[in-house]
Amino acid sequence: MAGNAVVNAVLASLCLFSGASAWPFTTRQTLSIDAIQQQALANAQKVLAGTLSDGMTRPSSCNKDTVAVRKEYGDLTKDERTEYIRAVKCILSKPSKLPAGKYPGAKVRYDDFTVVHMNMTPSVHSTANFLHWHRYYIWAYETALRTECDYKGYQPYWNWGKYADLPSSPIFNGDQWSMGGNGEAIQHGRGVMNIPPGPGGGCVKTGPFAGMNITLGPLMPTMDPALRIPSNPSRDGYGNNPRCLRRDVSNYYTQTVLAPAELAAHITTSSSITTFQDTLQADTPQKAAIHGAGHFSIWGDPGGDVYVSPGEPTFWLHHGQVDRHWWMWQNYMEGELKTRTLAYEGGTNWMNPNSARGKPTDAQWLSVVAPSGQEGIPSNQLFSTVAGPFCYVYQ
Ligand SMILES: *[C@@H]1O[C@H](CO)[C@@H](O)[C@H](O)[C@H]1NC(C)=O
Ligand SMILES: [Cu+2]
Repeated sequence: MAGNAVVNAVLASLCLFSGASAWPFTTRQTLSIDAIQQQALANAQKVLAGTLSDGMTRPSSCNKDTVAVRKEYGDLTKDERTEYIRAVKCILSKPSKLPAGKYPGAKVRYDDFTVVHMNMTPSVHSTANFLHWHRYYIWAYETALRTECDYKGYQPYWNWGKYADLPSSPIFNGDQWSMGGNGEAIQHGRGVMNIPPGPGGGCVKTGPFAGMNITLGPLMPTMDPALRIPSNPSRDGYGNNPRCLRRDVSNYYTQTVLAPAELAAHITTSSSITTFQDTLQADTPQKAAIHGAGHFSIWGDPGGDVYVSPGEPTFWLHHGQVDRHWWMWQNYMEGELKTRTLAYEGGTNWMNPNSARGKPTDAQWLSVVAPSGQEGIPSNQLFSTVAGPFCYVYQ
């Protein structure tokens, strides 16, 4: 794979210099997803070194010596995974900072993140700031792990195209270094959005998150109603509704929508931010789009619920990858890097395509999960992973 990636990159650059007529193929060569990652990282390093501009003002504190590197979960050492799991369990055990009267289902600090996402859902999906707000939100979670739970590492991601068998991947195989196993194998039918049932569907009973309970939601459940997952006592989903964490990890989407060639094609054929973010999120009952397909590869309760999905502890690995997918699109072409970093288009409400246009100066909100002194940051400070409040790249 890596060898092919290098060859493809070399062929692609040769093509530029030799002229199309000298090239034996009539169709354009598509870069592999691994080559895209390599080019994006190489360009990000030039930005950090000051030899390439992304159009942002960079604090001198963010440089090649200080930049954080976010890694794929399976590339972490077992000790690093153990540390990450410890920090997540720590956030799952600290008390919530939200008022109990308003949010009876918010018991622990981790729930604060879920509540903020539930509150923000209509303004941060299918809008101008879907990518920007989630970048900010994941960074806030990573920061909480580090500042509130003494985590020394960074947020890992799940590379969608990497695992031939997702249930037996290091993320979901259920061993002590995993994010917990699949849900128990139970009979269940298709869900809302026509999601095909996989080998799980029941409660998570293996690995570090075995027996985990959730309390918030559901608000927009997608599992088969025959499973009789209890409804929330409150219509807004904030009531206390204790039940087990369920998953149905399957290979249906990773072998189709999330296959490496599909991911590469999405990046190389989306020439504007509008096309990129719209096609990323355009789920239909016939075909889930990339973002939804990642959620539905884990599925379950609350993983398949657009409002409550951060209650699934692997939400952060999936959305880390959404952020990486955008980062690759922004960075992999040197000549486009600045334009793509600064690109910002779309509305402000997911149900209304004619809602007010998002402005780059619009402040983004994280409420009780904002890191200290970092609330209300405008979208135009969330454009680059190595400017504004951020200083990280993906490896
Ligand atoms: C989840 O709830 C069940 C039923 O109340 C309880 O037996 C179990 O100990 C809880 N799990 C955890 C990890 O607290
Ligand atoms: Cu979201």
